[in-house]
Amino acid sequence: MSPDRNRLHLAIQKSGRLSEDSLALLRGAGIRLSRGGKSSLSARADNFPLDLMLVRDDDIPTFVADGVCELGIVGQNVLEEYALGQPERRIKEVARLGFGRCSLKIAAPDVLTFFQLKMLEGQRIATSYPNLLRRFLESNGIRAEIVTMRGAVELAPRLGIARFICDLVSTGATLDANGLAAVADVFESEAVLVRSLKPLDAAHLEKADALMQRIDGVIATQESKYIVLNAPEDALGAISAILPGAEAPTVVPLVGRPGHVAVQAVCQESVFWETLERLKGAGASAILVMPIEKMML
Ligand code: PRT
Ligand code: ZN
Repeated sequence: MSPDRNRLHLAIQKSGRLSEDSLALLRGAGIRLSRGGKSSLSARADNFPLDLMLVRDDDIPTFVADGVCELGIVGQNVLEEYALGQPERRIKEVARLGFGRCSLKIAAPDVLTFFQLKMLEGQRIATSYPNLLRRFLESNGIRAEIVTMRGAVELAPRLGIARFICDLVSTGATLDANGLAAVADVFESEAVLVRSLKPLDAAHLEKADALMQRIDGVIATQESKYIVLNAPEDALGAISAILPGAEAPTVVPLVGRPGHVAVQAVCQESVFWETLERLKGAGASAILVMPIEKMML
């Protein structure tokens, strides 16, 4: 497939843990896709100059670093593992996307009742992330043998390949099922939007900026809420201090209720029931919390 140079190219995982959320993010950004068959390696947006490349997640950093795709969505674990193996940075993280969260952890057979990092000295550790693990061991002054495996790392101790493993964990169920327990955190990860550090021409830059701005807007609205409430004027200071992540609320007088105002604010952090109770305690009434559909920052 030869990329159309008039369009922007975004690499996402074809099929796996990041695929659905990546597509949902693009839908949220108003991108409408016409996808080929299930085996198709690309998809075309019909209302934005954007082509998607649907590839294995491990190939995404290379596609973006080489400039085949100007943008990509990938886990920080894959991004950083790739970058550590390169002589220079050719790819840059531009936004955290809030999905695909996991952590790279060292785990040991759960018969081990006591653990200290120095117990790794001279041991074999199986992993699919040799570069991240090497950096962790070096920064802790530990010399250990890294055994690189492409998958099924959790089987390594049982197969006698290595005593320890270093693998991604989300719920911990896989470790449990294999009689392993996490003993050290190596790297925290979530999906990120990445861009190529290859200079873009003006037309591509404009399209990339427009898409990144829409994506920023989607991320901002996920947590944000619009709050409207009534309050006595003298409680404004206390109420503003409680509103989570709100900058400069709008305050308007209430007709027929001297000394009372309506307050409107965008809260950029989660609004919990406890927050509403505190607002009420500070004098607020008629509190409304509304979702925000679109936001451009
Ligand atoms: O085919 P392709 O190469 O594209 O896919 P893949 O099989 O390499 O990747 P995939 O789809 O499994 O994961 C894609 C990305 O999702 C990873 O690079 C991470 O950024 C992120 N992610 C989030 C995870 C997990 N959570 C996760 N739990 N990736 C893998 N796992 C695996 C882990 O390796 C272990 O086998 O799930 C198991 C542990 O899960 P728990 O829930 O039992 O702890
Ligand atoms: Zn992969």
